[in-house]
Amino acid sequence: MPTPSFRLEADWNPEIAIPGRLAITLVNTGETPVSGFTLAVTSLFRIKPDSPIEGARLVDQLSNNHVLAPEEGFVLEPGGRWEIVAKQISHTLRHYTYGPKSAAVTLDDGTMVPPEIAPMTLKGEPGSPTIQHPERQPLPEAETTVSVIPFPAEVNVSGSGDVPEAIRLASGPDAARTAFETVSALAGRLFPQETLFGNGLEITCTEKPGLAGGGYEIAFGETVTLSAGDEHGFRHGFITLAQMLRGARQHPEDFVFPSGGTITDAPRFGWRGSHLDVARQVYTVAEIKAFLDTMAWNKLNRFHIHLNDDEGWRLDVPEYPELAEKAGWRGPGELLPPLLGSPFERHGLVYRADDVREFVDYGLSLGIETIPEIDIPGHCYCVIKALPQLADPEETGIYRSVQYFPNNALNPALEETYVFLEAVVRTLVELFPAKWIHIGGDEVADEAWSGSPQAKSMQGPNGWQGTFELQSYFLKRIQSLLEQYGKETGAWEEAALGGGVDPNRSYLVAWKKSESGRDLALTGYDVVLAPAEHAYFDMAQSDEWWEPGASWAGTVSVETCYTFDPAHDWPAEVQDKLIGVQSCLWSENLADRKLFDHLVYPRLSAIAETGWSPREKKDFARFMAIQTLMPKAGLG
Ligand code: TNX
Repeated sequence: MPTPSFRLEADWNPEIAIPGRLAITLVNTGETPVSGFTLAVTSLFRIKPDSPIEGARLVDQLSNNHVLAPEEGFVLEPGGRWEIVAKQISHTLRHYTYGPKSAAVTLDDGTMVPPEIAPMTLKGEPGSPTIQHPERQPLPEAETTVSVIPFPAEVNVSGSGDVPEAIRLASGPDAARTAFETVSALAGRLFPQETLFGNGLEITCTEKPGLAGGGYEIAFGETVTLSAGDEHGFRHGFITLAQMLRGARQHPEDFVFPSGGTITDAPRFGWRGSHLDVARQVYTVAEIKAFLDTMAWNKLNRFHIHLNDDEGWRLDVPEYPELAEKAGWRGPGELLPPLLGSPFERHGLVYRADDVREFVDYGLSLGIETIPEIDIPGHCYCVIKALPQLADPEETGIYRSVQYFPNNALNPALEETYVFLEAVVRTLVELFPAKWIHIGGDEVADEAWSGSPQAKSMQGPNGWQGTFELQSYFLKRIQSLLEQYGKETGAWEEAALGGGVDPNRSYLVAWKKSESGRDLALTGYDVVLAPAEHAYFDMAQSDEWWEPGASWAGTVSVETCYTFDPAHDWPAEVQDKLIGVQSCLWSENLADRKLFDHLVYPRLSAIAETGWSPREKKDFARFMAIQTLMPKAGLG
């Protein structure tokens, strides 16, 4: 019998119904009629549970995994089309990436056939995805400048037009030697075709203890001197030298390699970070290292790794082997079905201790500290499924998270919850040397735990007053646990709700709006700003249908990202509460790894410049002239 084959099409029409009409069509591209089948589809959209659907029954659903069946007796003939229409969708679909991401037709004998998936169209109009790097725009006016991102605090240089063959370390302290080795190896990985370090211009390095916190100075003349207070400063100085060399070589009309003058530089913020969601999709250690390389070239120094979510748990916790075994994987018949584009086979990844050490040490060698995030109490669907002892057995009713996961928050009333989290924290403390551990705290559903008799019957000062009061009790208890290990607490901004975590020894990441950071600072929290409307790389870069990404926080063009002006509207007395900025890369759309570079670069450089350069030294035209010189991770 010839193998059956299918194509899956989808079309969105916002002009019919509110928020719009989604048509999904399965085309039989094979030669035999099929009947008695079901269709499973993962996507970014979610058909609302219990909503009417034309042409199909929704026989099963978990978040964005939908299993649809045609009416009894339906036969899909060769060349035939089975159309399903849904009008109650989680939200307005604005880009093709919201459409079907992975799918399987399960035939009546149980065989699974993945259809070819056509990118979702808008109102039937043909088109294809655009993934182009923004073009380089030459400098608008002639000036003597250097091709450095993030741009240094003070640049007073002249140029003769001579560009050195390469950069060589003439002499210097151990810290300078280590930094030189690091940067020349890094440049070798990022630009393997280019000679940047080797025989050529000699750099004399001197220690200047006054320059702390990654600052450095370069004096150009007959000889070149690089001064810094520590290895970070020397590393930053060598990166600056290499960036200037590349720019002067490739765009001599715009950039010089200085022959005289000075560069005096230091970062604006101590926290210049990037977050990566390794839960929604799988990232290998090699992919993480490639990303860290690009962070280092941008002088970023904090890597926030989001290790778990409803859709996956990535850290091996030795006391709970069944957790990783069950919750680190998705696939047919697994505890988690395929979601967000994962294939219809067992697919996943769990970091063992050695894997974690590998990327943590790698980051440290590049000046990057890795901050682990365990997202609790919400976003724990797969944890509770893998460890059912973490649910109140008497719980009634279903609450759903924004992503439509049912009953996904760890229950603060169960002692078992804390036994589990102690084991998790012990693992984190052993593997991650950074002084902070991030404990999530975001997006707990308003009604969480209201159907749990144990939560409702908690007595005393911690007794039930509402979801967020209980969340505050829970987060504070985890915060004390972290303190016992000498760790400080990080969390998302919702950790301030219901009484919050203790502002001492904690920082919160403000992500909803720039203003939410100001409110947190006024409450007494240290704040890292990552406002979605400027710093979320999962947002699409324009409102074009064929531009990949999400859009709940609007579109984030390179310019929108670049013009982020942290704390510009904060009162003077709380300015010192701002410890830094970071970007976030949520992975819902990144099963397609080809999108990674497009979503991340050059927006990563835009955030890096915001985190490093003085506000008045930022210049978008200059940035656009330099950004094409910056590296990409090259994933996908
Ligand atoms: C909100 S930002 C979330 C994530 C999603 C992201 C998508 C935050 C703390 N929570 O769970 O992945 O939006 O942009």
